[in-house]
Amino acid sequence: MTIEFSPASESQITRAIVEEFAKEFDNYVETEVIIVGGGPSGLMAGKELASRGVEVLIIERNNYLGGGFWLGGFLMNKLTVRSPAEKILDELDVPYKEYSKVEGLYVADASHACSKLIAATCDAGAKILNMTALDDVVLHNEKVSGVVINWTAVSSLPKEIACVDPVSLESKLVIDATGHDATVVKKLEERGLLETKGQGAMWVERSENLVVERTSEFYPGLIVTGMAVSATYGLPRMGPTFGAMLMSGKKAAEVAIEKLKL
Ligand code: 48F
Repeated sequence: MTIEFSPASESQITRAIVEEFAKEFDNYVETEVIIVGGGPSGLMAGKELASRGVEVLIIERNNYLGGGFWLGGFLMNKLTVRSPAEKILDELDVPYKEYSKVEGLYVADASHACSKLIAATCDAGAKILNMTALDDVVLHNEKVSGVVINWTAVSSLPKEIACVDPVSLESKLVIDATGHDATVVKKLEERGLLETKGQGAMWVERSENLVVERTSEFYPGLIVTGMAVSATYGLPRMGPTFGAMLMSGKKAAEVAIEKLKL
């Protein structure tokens, strides 16, 4: 069998990439919501916002999206959620089963769940800037008003080799979904604008509820979600169960939508 691909030269392929990237990047230099971190909470927030018609850009320092959602725990790729979070797996059309020995504890294949969440987020219309790391925040009149970013490759090289200035993107709201590091919140703490408590010890049955409950605007213009909530408020950690990450992402989107209405 012979296949004839449509003709396109090397330079046309390069131009297609440059032009489309530049057009999209230009659109998102000023946007409604920027989510920093493309793990389960950030993806879920992005999916919810985009599906409600909000312009949303997810910044992810890795090439791949998904954060800790690719694995359950300890390099074992079965993830768990506790009821009622299985409803979100239903929404994402992720197959799962109830663990035979514990009612309300569900197990799913992590790669299946993670790829469905990524696809749903992209399908909803969220845009992704991967290989891009948060460098700082834009702060106008004591309100977080955007992010300062650089290519991950540049930020990971020593300054004497890669002295490259970052660029800024402006947004109405920023969501910190950077997980245990709470990287965006820490940028404000470094300047003495707020204080974080650091993550508490493991206590799954307390932590999940608290993370969802405390998902909120922590500083004007800055909403925290996922494990960043735990690190910010000193809540117990929860280990390899993900219901609270998904539900916190949903709540972060609701908080953002309410704020955008004001
Ligand atoms: O760590 P991560 O999965 O955060 P999450 O959404 O979920 C936490 C769970 O995976 C698990 C848990 C509870 O179930 O304990 O750990 O809160 O995803 C965070 C994402 O943020 C990216 C990072 O690469 C990851 O994909 N990230 C972190 N710092 C930066 C960043 C940064 N400075 N710039 C851009 N992305």
